[in-house]
Amino acid sequence: MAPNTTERTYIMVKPDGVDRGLVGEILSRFEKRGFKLIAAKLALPSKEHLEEHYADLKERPFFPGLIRYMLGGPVFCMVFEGLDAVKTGRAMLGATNPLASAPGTIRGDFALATGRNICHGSDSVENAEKEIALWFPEGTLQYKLSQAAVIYE
Ligand code: RTP
Repeated sequence: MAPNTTERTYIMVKPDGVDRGLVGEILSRFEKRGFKLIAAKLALPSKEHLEEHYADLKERPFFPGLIRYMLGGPVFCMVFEGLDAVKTGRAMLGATNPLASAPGTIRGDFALATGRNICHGSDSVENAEKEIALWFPEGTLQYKLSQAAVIYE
């Protein structure tokens, strides 16, 4: 079976990452790895929108603080496409707790606290599709990169 080079993941720079000027760095790491950018925008989500995004966590004690943190400023929303995009995206972000993230990962290089871990990445293909629909109801682009043959055999 041909490898699935169109798996999509939702990657978001959180308000602390935007405030610290890390949007370009994070976007660049995904581009350089070979993932194709198919949607990107700065957004100021409402409380309700964030509660929907994090609906799975609503019973957790840190939920109110998480929503307050995420309401602190704009977020930068991206969709990347490519081989194993969800799992590889999570590996590139590092562990939820930045102190447990290896150097070389985004959180391992730029963050220290779980509650200020600068980025989000979908944790399954199913959740990626839900998150992409939530954050990009207008849809995403589809186009061919001229260097596609350089990334995949
Ligand atoms: P994300 O959804 O943001 O990519 O993070 P994740 O899967 O690595 O972690 P998850 O368990 O889904 O938690 C979502 C975000 O909530 C904050 N958090 N705070 N204070 C705490 O104990 C705590 N635990 C989680 C983090 O910002 C985490 O990324």
